[in-house]
Amino acid sequence: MQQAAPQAFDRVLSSMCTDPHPAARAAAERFLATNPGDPATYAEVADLEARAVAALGAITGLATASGAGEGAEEPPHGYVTGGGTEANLQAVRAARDRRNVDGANLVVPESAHFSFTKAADVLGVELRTVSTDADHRADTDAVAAAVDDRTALVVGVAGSTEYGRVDPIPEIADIAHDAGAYCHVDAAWGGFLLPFTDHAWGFADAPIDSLTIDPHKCGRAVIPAGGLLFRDAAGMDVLAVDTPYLESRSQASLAGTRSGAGVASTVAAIDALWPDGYRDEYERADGVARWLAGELRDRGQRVADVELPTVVADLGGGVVESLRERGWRLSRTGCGLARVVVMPHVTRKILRAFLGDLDEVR
Ligand code: 0PR
Repeated sequence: MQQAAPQAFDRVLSSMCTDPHPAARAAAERFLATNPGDPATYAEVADLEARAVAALGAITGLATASGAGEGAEEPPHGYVTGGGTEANLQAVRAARDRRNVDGANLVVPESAHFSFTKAADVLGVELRTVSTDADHRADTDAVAAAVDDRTALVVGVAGSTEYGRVDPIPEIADIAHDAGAYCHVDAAWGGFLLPFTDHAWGFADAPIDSLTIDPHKCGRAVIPAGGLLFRDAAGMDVLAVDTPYLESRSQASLAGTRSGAGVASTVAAIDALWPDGYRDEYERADGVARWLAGELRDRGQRVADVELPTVVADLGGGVVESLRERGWRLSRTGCGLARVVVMPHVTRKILRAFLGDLDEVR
């Protein structure tokens, strides 16, 4: 059988996936046939998963959050999921079961990823979607007005899918906790970028309860590798079900058999890139995004301010379609604006060619 060529990324402008780090590819290959869902049989990959969770804890600040000084660091509790959707669903499930009230609800800003719609549907939780402000961040007054004594979870997004916005996480955590609810941060995309900004978003600076951070997005691991972290062991405990015919006694993941490739590649990518490689990439992407925004503004386009490296612009009617016909994989936001996510494969050189095509089709 003829082999298909590997995915070429050079015209992919709106995806959150990218070329995995070479060490991540190699590690994935080695662990393709292992199952971290069965740790008694696949002990090596189970150990790697513990390392992955500890490393994600260091990146999000949880491993240094115990406040008891050197040597007192405590890793978070969590696992490598199939992606952000599974992580978000499991966070809602854990909060629902820990909160344990009839008719539980979930409060999310309208900028939240559609995985919360799936989670609410599957879990039988009422979804309360609240408005964002003029700059596309969660409106804290709207969040406060939506919570009540049946709210199980309040979600803040740290790196939104459409605009790359970071919600006011400390305020959202306070609102959640005042209502007796849990606070979850969806940093599926932003998690590997935020450590290099001055945002208070993680476990160290904001008292959040759980977090999504996906190695298969900006972490440069292979698909599938999402990350779910809890501050307290109770988050994982409530998800665990008994596993009578496995050596290990319980399982907290949603999937049963899972790919060890995602786990092993997460550790390999983080070993290779944390912190300097991720910092260098964040600084590069931030520079490229601001440069692209400037180039588009110079052409008279309306461009949203850049926060994390996503550029959203109004290119005018039909332009996205014409660019797609020329091979650019460009998608649009809910309101029809063009959106470029500056992932590691999106370089100035590629964007110069893109701007050349844009000038021709306009
Ligand atoms: N949370 C956030 C903030 C996300 O952006 C995404 C995915 C998820 C959770 C869900 O993660 P998984 O897909 O790993 O389950 N975001 C985009 C999505 O809807 C990625 C994207 C965006 C893909 C635009 C293609 C595209 O054209 O899949």
